[in-house]
Amino acid sequence: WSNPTCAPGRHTITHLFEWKWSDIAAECERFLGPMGYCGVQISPPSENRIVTNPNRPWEERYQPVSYNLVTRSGNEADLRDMIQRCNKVNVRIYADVVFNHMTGSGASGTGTGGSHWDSGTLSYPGVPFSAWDFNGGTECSTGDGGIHNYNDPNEVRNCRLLGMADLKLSKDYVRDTVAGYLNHLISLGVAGFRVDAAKHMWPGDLRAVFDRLHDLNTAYFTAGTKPFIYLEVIDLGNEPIKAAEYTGIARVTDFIYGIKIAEVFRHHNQAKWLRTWGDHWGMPNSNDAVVFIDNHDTQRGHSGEGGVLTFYEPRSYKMATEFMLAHPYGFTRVMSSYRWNRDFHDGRDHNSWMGPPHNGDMSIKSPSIQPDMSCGNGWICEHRWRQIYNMVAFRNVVMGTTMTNWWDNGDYAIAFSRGNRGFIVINAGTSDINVNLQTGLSQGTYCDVISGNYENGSCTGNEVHVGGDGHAHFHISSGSEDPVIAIHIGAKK
Ligand code: AAO
Repeated sequence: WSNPTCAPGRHTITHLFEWKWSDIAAECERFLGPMGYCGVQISPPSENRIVTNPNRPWEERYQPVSYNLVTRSGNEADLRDMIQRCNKVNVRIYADVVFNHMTGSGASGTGTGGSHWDSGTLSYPGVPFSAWDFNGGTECSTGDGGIHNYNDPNEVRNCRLLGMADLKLSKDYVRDTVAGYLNHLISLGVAGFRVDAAKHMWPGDLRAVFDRLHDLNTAYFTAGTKPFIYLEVIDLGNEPIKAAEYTGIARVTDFIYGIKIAEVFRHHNQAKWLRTWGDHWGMPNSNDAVVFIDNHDTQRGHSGEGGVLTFYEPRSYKMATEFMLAHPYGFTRVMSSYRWNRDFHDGRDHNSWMGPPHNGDMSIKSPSIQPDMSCGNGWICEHRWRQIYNMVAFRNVVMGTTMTNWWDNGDYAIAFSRGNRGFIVINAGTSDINVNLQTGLSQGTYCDVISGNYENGSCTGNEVHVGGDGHAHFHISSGSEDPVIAIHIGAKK
């Protein structure tokens, strides 16, 4: 389940956090397909609790009520239509699936699809699940049934994450039901899953669920293709539960990546050390990792905080993302966010709960698309930033090559080739660089895809001339808004 199920030549997904299904379908057709994205991670498609205090936070989607496919993003027909249209333009859909738990405790109500739920009596008739499908006093021994001690693996797996009703995945009925949900998504044509809170489930239970999964829908995939699965396991190295317990099963999300990268681009650790970037840094093997600069939690200071970079610091964020997409390590995911009014006091953002841009009736607003291709209506659309989408294309072009011709200035300026296909120079330092470097590329004129695009055989930004000996001259002022130059054979004049 560790093989990304991208269409050939595509290697990066984007998380269109809280987008509506109909907007994602349009985005696949008008942008993601043509720009070479592999796929989209979508917000959880399963019916969730409606939280009104605070009013409709994004977090409500992590409290499932049933596996009916009705959320603020749309209903099952919308989901099916999106999956079909995206697959048609070679863009895959990866569903965020939440099956460690159901809703938070001590309440009851009606979900986004109209199903009743009651976390006091543990009744979820929309599935159906009832009290004996959940872990309780026999499995979890903490006083209030919640997780308090991350140093106790049993507690982390059998007690309640944030007080939410903890499914008993040791039971066949629960395994069958969860697998039934995932198989339903597979029948609709999804390409795989991001598994929420995987650390809170026993590896053996996950395997038992995945063993029940069907191969992907042959309308879009070759027969025998297994879903691509990546597990949300937060392992920063300081707890007894290790990502390595899960990498034998599927990929894991790499939370060390964003923290270490932020240290470099915030000038706490010289970029020259990135020469050894990868599993040497305490991270999983390249083929076991899904990597990202920030995700929907870390950009809000939830889980793994340590100040990752986000769109709020665009200059460093772009540099970090450019490095990520140029470097061979890991399977890459680009975050795509919406803006919210941050409200910091006591070092905490009291508005981190805020949901996506919405209309008066709380329905999700569609992103508007501006003439310069950027998004409006509160959507950031990092995936549409030129420096980012051009590096998604760079990664597609250089895939399969290794990192060669490493250069650094002993400080914060670095450069490297990807075989004889691409070359990048990053000046994250405070002084200019003016250097002649071996690019590994053949002679010719290349477009710098950071300052512009390659369009109809010419460059809208700067050009780089590579000589017969593979060398080229690079001058990058430290004060530049984009102190990076990237060239590749797909953008050669
Ligand atoms: C909301 C309310 C709760 C309420 C609950 C139920 O906020 O107060 O009890 O409803 O009514 C999201 C939100 C939650 C929200 C939830 C449900 O973030 O605030 O709760 O929806 O609406 C752990 C898990 C990880 C999880 C993360 C949030 O391991 O799986 O907590 N992430 C996923 C999703 C996330 C979602 C859920 C799961 C729930 O991505 O969006 O929650 O479905 C340590 C542990 C981590 C642990 C963190 C967080 O990390 O290692 O495993 O993550 O703590 O507490 C240092 C440490 C590092 C530590 C880190 C962060 O760096 O070195 O070890 O700090 O503190």
